[in-house]
Amino acid sequence: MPAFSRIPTVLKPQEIIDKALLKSSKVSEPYFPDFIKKIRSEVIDKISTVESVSTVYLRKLINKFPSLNSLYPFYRGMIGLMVDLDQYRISLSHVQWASDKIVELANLKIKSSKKGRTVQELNKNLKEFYGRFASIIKDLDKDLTFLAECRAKIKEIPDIKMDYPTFIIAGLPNVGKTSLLSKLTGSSPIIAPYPFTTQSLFIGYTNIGNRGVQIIDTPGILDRPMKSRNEMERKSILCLQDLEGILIFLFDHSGSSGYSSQEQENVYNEIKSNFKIPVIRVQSKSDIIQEKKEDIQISCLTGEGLEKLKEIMLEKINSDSRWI
Ligand SMILES: Nc1nc2c(ncn2[C@@H]2O[C@H](COP(=O)(O)OP(=O)(O)OP(=O)(O)O)[C@@H](O)[C@H]2O)c(=O)[nH]1
Ligand SMILES: [Mg+2]
Repeated sequence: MPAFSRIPTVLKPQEIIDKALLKSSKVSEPYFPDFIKKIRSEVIDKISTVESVSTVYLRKLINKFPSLNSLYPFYRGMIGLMVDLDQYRISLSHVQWASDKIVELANLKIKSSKKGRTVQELNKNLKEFYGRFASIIKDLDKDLTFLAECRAKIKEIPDIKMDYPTFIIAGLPNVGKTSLLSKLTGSSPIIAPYPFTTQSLFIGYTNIGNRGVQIIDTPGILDRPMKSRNEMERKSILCLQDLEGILIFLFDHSGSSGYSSQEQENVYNEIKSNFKIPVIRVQSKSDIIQEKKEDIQISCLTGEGLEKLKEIMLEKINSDSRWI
């Protein structure tokens, strides 16, 4: 499930008004011997129905849109790339203001309805309330339109578990990243589109030792020089370092991936200088190459080196104060 899949649909002002008025039109008091008491009671019920239907919805919006202050840096960074954060705060605060205003207005009109002595007086009160209520909601038009756009964008952010030690597999195309992910996690990965790139993250989970870990394969994302990226792509890729994970950079020195060792070294150096997170260098496809160029060699075909890699991953987790 995407990280922010629970943001409710953002209704248009008229839809909110219709929703509230429809509910209030169904209010009808049972038989009252005193006609004016019946009308008074109905008017008060209608006002509080409109108030509760609308404010419950508006507060739901406020609560379900992520609060920027309590977000993990990765999510805040991503959202910041997609939407104007100042406008985001302002629009949510307008929604809050409208909700408070409706409560205030309803209280006022309920109070005066309690004193209403004639049907005309009571109906006038109700009409005034409806009118003011509708104009408060209509004033939210721009904010609701903006929030609807935010919702559509925020929903694209991949769901990554922030409380798990995370390993990010990088390396040029064809070096064996996906093979390593499936060797380590066994199960089929969760595929999450990565904003601003045409690519997806492949996310898998497993236990190493007794630790639950998250492993992310990044095809097409961490596999070429950053300078070949456009601005937004670059920024969104740099958000990955906010996951505070550990990079596993795979080198295929066998030549079978179609990239020379030097080309791979260049991308490695570039990523290393852009990403302020630890990196483990790993040589892949050890079954087809005799030469040991890295300290750690693995083969996803024969399983060679995988246990050693896991031990190193576990050491990294255990020596990191965040995961103790
Ligand atoms: N001999 C051998 N072949 C391997 C090994 N690991 C992966 N391969 C092969 O190398 C090719 C690429 O492997 P993938 O795991 O798809 O590589 P990748 O890095 O995920 O590739 P992209 O997603 O395109 O970037 C496939 O044909 C694999 O079967 C290995 O350890 N030994
Ligand atoms: Mg792959």
